[in-house]
Amino acid sequence: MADTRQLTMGQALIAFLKNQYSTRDGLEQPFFAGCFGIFGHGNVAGVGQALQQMPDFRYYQARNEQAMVHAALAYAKTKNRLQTLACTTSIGPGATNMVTGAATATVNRLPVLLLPGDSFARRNVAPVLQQIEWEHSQDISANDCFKPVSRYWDRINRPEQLLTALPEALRVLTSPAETGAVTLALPQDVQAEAYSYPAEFFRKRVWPILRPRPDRQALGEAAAGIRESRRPLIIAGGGVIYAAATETLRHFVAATGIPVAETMAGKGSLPYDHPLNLGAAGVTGTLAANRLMRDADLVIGIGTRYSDFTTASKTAFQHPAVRFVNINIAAFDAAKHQALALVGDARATLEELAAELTGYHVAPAYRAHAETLHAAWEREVDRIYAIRNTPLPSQGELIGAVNERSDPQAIMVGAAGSLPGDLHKVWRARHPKNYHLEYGNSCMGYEVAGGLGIKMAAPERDVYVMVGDGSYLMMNGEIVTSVQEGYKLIIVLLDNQGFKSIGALSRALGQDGFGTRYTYPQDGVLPGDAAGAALPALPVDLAANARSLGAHVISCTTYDDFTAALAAAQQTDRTTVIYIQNDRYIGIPGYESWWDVPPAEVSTMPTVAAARREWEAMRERERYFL
Ligand SMILES: Cc1ncc(C[n+]2csc(CCOP(=O)(O)OP(=O)(O)O)c2C)c(N)n1
Ligand SMILES: [Mg+2]
Repeated sequence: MADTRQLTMGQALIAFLKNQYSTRDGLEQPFFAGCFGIFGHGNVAGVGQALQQMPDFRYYQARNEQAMVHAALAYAKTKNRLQTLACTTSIGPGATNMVTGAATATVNRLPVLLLPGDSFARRNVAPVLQQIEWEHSQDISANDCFKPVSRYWDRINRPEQLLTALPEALRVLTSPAETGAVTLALPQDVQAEAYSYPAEFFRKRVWPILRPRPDRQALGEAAAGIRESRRPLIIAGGGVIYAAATETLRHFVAATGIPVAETMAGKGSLPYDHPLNLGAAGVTGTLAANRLMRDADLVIGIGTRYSDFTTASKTAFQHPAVRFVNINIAAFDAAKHQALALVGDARATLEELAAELTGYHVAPAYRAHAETLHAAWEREVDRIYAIRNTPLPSQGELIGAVNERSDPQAIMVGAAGSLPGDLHKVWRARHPKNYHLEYGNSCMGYEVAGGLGIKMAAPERDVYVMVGDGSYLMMNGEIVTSVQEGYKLIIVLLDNQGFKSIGALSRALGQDGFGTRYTYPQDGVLPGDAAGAALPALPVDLAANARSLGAHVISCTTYDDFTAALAAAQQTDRTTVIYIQNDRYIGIPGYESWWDVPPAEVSTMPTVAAARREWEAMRERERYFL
């Protein structure tokens, strides 16, 4: 008789996960660093019991299910997708709390394994607590919500289904082209049910993260296209960093002189002071990048998904004959903008493309133009870092202080609000991991949870969490986890009494910042910006809130307090929150770019009608690439 092991489905799941490894470039490591979880009746006796019985697969207790998924995907991002964590939850709200995290993982192409509990497969005791009932089917549960936000989804209604589901789950998670959230819904009763699993199922499995090479003919055509172009430009996306292709990119740029603009996920592909690094691309881009994007006749997109922030809602590229060559591991992304698609690993493809381009270099005048724009941008960043606004400091000068006073090896994390745009423009990324922005989903509340995942992935580095008051209020509970597990974060909490970002957007739409200030309603209406600055603040003390969660807290008011706090925070032994208020209105400007947010076509407000006319003119610039 074949060798078998009598295990519950939950035990078999954990026994399998702890034997999965990834390998790339000769580096083999466990694919899962453990499992986050919050126990409820939907997982405590199944996966919970299995984790208890197998402590060599580390269990981490989290405060919120969405947050733990964000921590797990931040971990995966820091590890360039070579490692991640699993996340186990109860059924019902515990499970659906992970839906947003699943979307964040999938949008950002980051692997995370989600294990929501599900209602009884056996059904006889239905409806169980937290079960949504449907009169037209019993084969549906709240966990079906994960389908559109997962790259692989399955429900394990019989213990032996693990035998076919788990290898598929791992195939998707370890595929750089297909990765994202993988969801295995686990009915509560089945988790605890025993089965005789073949022992072979639990052998060590090593999943190679491959570096596929592009089609040779396409490569030749791409090289010919580059040689013919007069104003080529590289858009470096997250794929450059995930593929560990930054050094290769540096050699490619040195050899060809082609300048580089960086997306949110691609920032840090080159160090900020590389003379051909134009910095941020698109809506939140630099003048240097946006000027060269406007005039480029050939765009080489590497590992980018061309989000609307990168393409300035398809207005960024205005050369009438602009063409695209896209290097991407995912055929779907490589084909965007009717590009000549080089489907392959960024590093392998860049190496081969460089070989095809031997002897090629852009015209010296073009290179000089790019370098002049780069130098001018550095002066603009100096200007913004040197602003000393009073009474409240500006966000740009505070970013400058963190950048200049943090260890060069540190990692800074942000996600939503006005910070991402400002950081994209003026953060000086010194290495590929220095700048960690979750801007695929731009999910408020990612910051602290993401910081935790980063610190778990890189405990040797300082982690600076840059978070606005709105994001902080939405999700700050993982401060507790960071204290519990001894993962020190330095959290810079920038309080501007509401939504600075959406306030500015609202004013641009002619809507006076409606609904974006943290203040009391007047006659049943929340006041906008026209009500002036001198409104009563809500009696909220975010510094006290952070202290209550176990963090060390330093409150500051001035720029000088802030720099002193940054120095002090480096000496503390646990998570430290630096609290400071900053100005709602002093912002870093836009640099000749645009974002399509359509104002109301009809309204009773003349300011909205004016915004609509402006928008109509800009929309004319949006292009199809056919
Ligand atoms: C979960 C979630 N809800 C809503 C939004 C829309 N949104 C984007 S920025 C923002 C305000 C953020 O406020 P805060 O964190 O204080 O940053 P600030 O804009 O003040 O810099 C909102 C509501 C979002 N991105 N994520
Ligand atoms: Mg705010």
